[in-house]
Amino acid sequence: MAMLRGIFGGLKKGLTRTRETFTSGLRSLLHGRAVDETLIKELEAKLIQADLGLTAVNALIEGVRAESRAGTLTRGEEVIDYLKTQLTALWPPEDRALHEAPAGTTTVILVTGVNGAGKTTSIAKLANAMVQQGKSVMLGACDTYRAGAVRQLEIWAERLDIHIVKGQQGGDPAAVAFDACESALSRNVDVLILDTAGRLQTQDPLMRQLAKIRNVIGKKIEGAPHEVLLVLDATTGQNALSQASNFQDAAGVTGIFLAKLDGTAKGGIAVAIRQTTGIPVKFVGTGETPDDVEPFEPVRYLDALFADEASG
Ligand SMILES: Nc1nc2c(ncn2[C@@H]2O[C@H](COP(=O)(O)OP(=O)(O)OP(=O)(O)O)[C@@H](O)[C@H]2O)c(=O)[nH]1
Ligand SMILES: [Mg+2]
Repeated sequence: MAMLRGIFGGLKKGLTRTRETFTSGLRSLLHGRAVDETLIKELEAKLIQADLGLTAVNALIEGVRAESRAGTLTRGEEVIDYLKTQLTALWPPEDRALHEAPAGTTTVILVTGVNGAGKTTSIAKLANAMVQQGKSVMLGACDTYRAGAVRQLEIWAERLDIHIVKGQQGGDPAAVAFDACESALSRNVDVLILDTAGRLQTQDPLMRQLAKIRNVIGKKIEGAPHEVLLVLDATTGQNALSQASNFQDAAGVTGIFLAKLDGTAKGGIAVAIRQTTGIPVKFVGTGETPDDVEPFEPVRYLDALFADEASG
């Protein structure tokens, strides 16, 4: 992926907590053991704890059992490589790149998610990465709902030295989106990123408001929003899955920004997301600074998830 190429290092660091609890526990569980039914049951419990999700865990466990019966998986130590191989197959090469507008048009990225998921911070990360790549970026503060939300985005815009379009606190977020699109077009910016208020996936009127914002953007710029990113907090565990399906229905989510992967000991959530929603995870957030982001790469993710403490 062209976007964000060259930003490395965060993922292994980000998954440290997962490794300290999940992986080291997994390795000591498997060490020196034969793959038998007792071990398989313990392995199953371990994988569930790590948030991989029941569908994935069931498939993995059935696979281990079948291989064990066939005599092709006998030593506990071989299990991790087996799991990694199986999980890699979950992510066939697919479009994890950001969808962009045709050259000469502004790419519009609409960012959504529940309260406190990490939307505004993740926007700063994306904007920072794009600026570093020489793109012109503008922000739109469509969170007119929470006091202080506009200011928070504005502070990031000042730090990153980029333009921001904002409206009145309590105003119509769709109107801000409209103004931002207009301003982006007139300034010919490459990328416009729109922040929105946090909302619960069960709050119907607020979810409908997202659809309205979408429509307004689409009328102003053809094909926009080109990307609807749902920011999920990796520490919320399996609730992230219901968020994903509800936001997908209401706002046509095209990609996931998985934030706070550094804050969880259950880094397997990306597996569960893949299994149950099919929405590609496009980015992972691994800290609170604008540099703490990287594109999601399955192999790197699985290597980090299952890395030895020694090699991490
Ligand atoms: N450790 C860690 N913290 C993060 C990450 N992303 C965001 N945060 C923190 O999470 C908190 C909430 O982040 P915001 O960006 O304000 O979240 P939001 O979704 O915009 O919140 P609302 O606008 O209130 O809905 C802040 O303290 C961020 O610093 C991450 O990848 N890792
Ligand atoms: Mg916010």
